[in-house]
Amino acid sequence: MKKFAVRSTSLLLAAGLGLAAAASWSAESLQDVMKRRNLSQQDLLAASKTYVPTGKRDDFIAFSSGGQSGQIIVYGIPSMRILKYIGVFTPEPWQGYGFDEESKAVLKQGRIDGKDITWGDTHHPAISETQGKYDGQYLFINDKANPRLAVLDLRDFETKQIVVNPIFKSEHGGAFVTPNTEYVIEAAQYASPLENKKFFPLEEFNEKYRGGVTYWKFDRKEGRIVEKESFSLELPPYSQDLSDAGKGPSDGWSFTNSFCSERYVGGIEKGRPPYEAGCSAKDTDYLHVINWKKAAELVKAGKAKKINGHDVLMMETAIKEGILFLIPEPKSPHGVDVTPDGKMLVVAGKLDTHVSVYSFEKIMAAIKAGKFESKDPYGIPVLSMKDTLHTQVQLGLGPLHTQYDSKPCIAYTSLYVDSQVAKWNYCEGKVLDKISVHYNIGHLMTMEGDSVDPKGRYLVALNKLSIDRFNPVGPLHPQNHQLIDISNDKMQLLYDMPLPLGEPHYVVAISADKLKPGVRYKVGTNSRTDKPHPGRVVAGEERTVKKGNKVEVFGSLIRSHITPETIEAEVGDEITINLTNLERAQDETHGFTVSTYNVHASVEPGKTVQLKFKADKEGVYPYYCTEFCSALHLEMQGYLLVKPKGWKPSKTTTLAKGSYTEADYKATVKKVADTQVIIDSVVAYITSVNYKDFPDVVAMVEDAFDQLGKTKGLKEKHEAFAAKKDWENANLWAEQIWQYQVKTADLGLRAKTYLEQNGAKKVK
Ligand code: CUK
Ligand code: CUA
Repeated sequence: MKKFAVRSTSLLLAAGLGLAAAASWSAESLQDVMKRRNLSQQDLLAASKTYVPTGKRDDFIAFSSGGQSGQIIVYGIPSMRILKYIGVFTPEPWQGYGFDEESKAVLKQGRIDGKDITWGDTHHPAISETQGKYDGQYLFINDKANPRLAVLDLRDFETKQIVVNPIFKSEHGGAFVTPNTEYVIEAAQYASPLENKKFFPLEEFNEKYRGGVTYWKFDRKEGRIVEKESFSLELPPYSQDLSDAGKGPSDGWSFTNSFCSERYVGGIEKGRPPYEAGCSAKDTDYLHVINWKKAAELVKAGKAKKINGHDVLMMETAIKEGILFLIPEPKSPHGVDVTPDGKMLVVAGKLDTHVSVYSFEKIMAAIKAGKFESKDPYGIPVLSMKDTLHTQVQLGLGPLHTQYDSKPCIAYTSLYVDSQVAKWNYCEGKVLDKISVHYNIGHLMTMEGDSVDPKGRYLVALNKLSIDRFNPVGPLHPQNHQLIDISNDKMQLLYDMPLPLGEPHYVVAISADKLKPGVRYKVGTNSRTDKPHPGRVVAGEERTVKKGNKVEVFGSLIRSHITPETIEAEVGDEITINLTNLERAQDETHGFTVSTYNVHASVEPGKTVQLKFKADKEGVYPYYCTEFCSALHLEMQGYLLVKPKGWKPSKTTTLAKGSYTEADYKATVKKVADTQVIIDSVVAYITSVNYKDFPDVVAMVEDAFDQLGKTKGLKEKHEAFAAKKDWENANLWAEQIWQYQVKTADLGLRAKTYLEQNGAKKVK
């Protein structure tokens, strides 16, 4: 190795070439560690099934509801490493979500009755599907408390849209997608009057309160829900619960179950028995069977009624057109889960020990034959359980949710009261295995296990209580997601992961290779609209425009500089700061904030963001980059100077001077020459191989030459100052060349390492 005169540069080079100290192996043997840490063979086996060595990646990516945090949690399976929290209904400072104008506009779409709602009770995430298979393009999630639905784009894992349900006051049975993501299904939970701001007393519950299901139309090309083409079905006030879309033979139909079909309205204050008693008095509730394809046609044909400006197909029409049916289901059911082949649906009754397997073929046959056992109080035809059941299987106490295996006929159902997962065969109606979980499991999830093509291998149990599983952190405990190996006949518990961000209800996991997120935006993109940002700039076009009391900055961020370095304003001015990250290198995000003005942005490569605030207090406010982006990150700084009205400098001020000598200048010039030698050698290597075949490297090389290009004219400048013996200016301008060189070298070395690790080939 050649020795370099410039210490910091050679350190940089050493790091870039991966010349870390030789790995020193622990002197302990595996046996020693097992003994010292009191681990069993079983523990070691579990560890080896979940451990993902450094640099290696997970096979599946899970998107978990963030529960009351109103966010999404992303983690890897089998490592259970948390990769990201994504702001959805709730501001999230790291991503600037709710602190820059673009994301504020998204959160604003979620306003209800003109008011901000800055939290959400998220329950069910859903990945977009093509022909019933996860396609990895979009993610949807519902907010139960404030009936809303969000759309996330999996190209950048950002929330793009929030829609507010126009007729519900709460919502639970969403998000569930139809097999080609034509619609996103969302069912009401607690019945209410459908018209906004209408009051009816509980005595008129049966007549004036309603439930329903909304079918949100999704435009895949735009990646957005089209509110105008979405519609709902009016349903009885039966506390609709979970939904699922039919697939294969049952495509075109959807299923929504319910609890409290007793329509009990409580009133313990008036001496009536409480809700829990009244809502579970009957032995059965109702499964709603809906022909959504036909419903969509009826809406198109103008058969819907406008409520709050939204198309609602009324029950009367749905009954007349033969698209709505009910089937009794035992008892206070929770999940309804269509099998991968679309032929059966599994319903679990919370207060029953059975799961009921309904046959879609039998349901259709009974409908065709007009064989109904009764009508409900609203005139909806009720099919009999006997005519539609395939089988019932006794699983245990408190069955809730079901998911499927890659192996045919194999299902897994959560048993809330028993704190167990049951593995069973729904074709033959046989229990195969049970495993205890810790504790009180809600949903469970297998890999792509609610699609037509489940991947098997792992199951995650979403346990509501963790009790004694983790180190205590006060009365509020984390949730416990337990990873279970389902690749063999017997299930094996592998790992406990505490989830510390709300109570996730559901999670979906997709094969990691189906996700292809980008690493940078096209320069000047508004990431929330995917369109060019009006505030974008290219290098050299940065400017500040002052018009009246409005100051608008068109600035840029690139290692290690914020342009502009100062923003001058008068107290009371409206400040708008547009910032474009000009980097192309992967992971070179800059953050930006201005002291005490409650603004923050995360500006990933290529992104443009806008921050807006009123400079309502005079003073001096530093702004800076909030991501440790480079060795000179701390120097990514500037000042917002808010002057009193009419302020004039009282006397000529001069900036403080440093004391630099000719020797300082000469040392800097030598440093610059030495560094250029390194850059030249790296460039020689890169151009000697087929680097153009690696798009990430091409981006880094472009960035590197951008940086180097900025040194143009600086040599002449420092030499001119040196000729005048102005050592301060001579030295600082020479130093500026070195700044650009360091960034060039950093990028060049990263490119070199990448090429070496990814098998670049020599070109002649
Ligand atoms: S729900 Cu919470 S355990 Cu919202 Cu799907 Cu079942
Ligand atoms: Cu940019 Cu720190």
